[in-house]
Amino acid sequence: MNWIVDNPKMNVVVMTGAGISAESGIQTFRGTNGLWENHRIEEVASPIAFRRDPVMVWNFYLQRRKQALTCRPNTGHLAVAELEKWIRSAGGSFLLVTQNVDGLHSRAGSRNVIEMHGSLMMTRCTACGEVFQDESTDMELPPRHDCPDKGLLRPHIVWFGESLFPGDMERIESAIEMCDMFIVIGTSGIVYPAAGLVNFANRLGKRTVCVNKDAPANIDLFDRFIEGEAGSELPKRLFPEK
Ligand code: BV8
Repeated sequence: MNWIVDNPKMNVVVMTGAGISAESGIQTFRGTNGLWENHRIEEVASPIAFRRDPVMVWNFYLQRRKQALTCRPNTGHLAVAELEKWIRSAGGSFLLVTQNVDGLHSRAGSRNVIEMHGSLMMTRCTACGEVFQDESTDMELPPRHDCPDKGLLRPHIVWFGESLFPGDMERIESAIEMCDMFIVIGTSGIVYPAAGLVNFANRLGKRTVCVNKDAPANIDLFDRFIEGEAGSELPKRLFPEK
């Protein structure tokens, strides 16, 4: 078996998308044809939608928070967490960048994680800017912060049309600059700037591998493509420990 990572003394960056959570029961974005209750997700997951109808946007996120809290990490998440342990115990470096907001990678044991699009379990005050852990699923909508300005609370999520959180892109790019291999799992390669990271890795001459259920939009940008479901392919192919 030619494993994806055959030597733990490597520097590896893994990026995941909704596909790695599909086998945990969380619908992917393309799988829903990009819709939620007949709204286009790009329209609900946006600052304009939140300004116009914060209750509708909160209902979208509370429904997904509830679902994420009832789902469990699958063998794909667990394989990525095991890879991190194997590499770091052998002296290599590892960073997981996820586009997912469901929190399943951390629950699977991944430690060095950047949730580049935020988290369903974090809430932010639009007035004072405080960000806090929040797993509540039943509240008066729209929720307000108990800060002096009684700020409107919002999901701590990067919406379409919003830039990533300060410093995240720089952290991700410097990890890719240092890495030997960039592995992309379960993403359609449509959403930027995440989808552009493989170009960045290619320009630096890094080895790039894609694991996906079917050919993503940017398949030609990868040195190697492994077709299949993350939950079955990763445990047997990711590294020789298994
Ligand atoms: C920004 C949080 C500007 C929300 C999300 C070029 C450059 C920069 C921006 C743009 C650009 N072109 C267009 C844009 C705008 C936009 C964009 O990319 N639009 C797309 C629709 C074209 N980008 C933005 O708006 C970004 N911000 O550019 O800001 C700016 C700059 C400076 C200052 C101010 C502003 C912000 C993008 C982040 C949006 N937020 N998430 C939420 O979750 O509610 S993105 C959201 O959609 C997800 O997080 C995820 O990232 C994305 C869906 O993508 P995938 O994860 O790939 O999921 P998908 O369903 O598409 O694919 C799943 C794949 O898995 C499939 O291929 C399937 O085959 C596979 N699969 C299924 N099952 C399995 C599997 N694989 C393996 N195993 C399985 N079992």
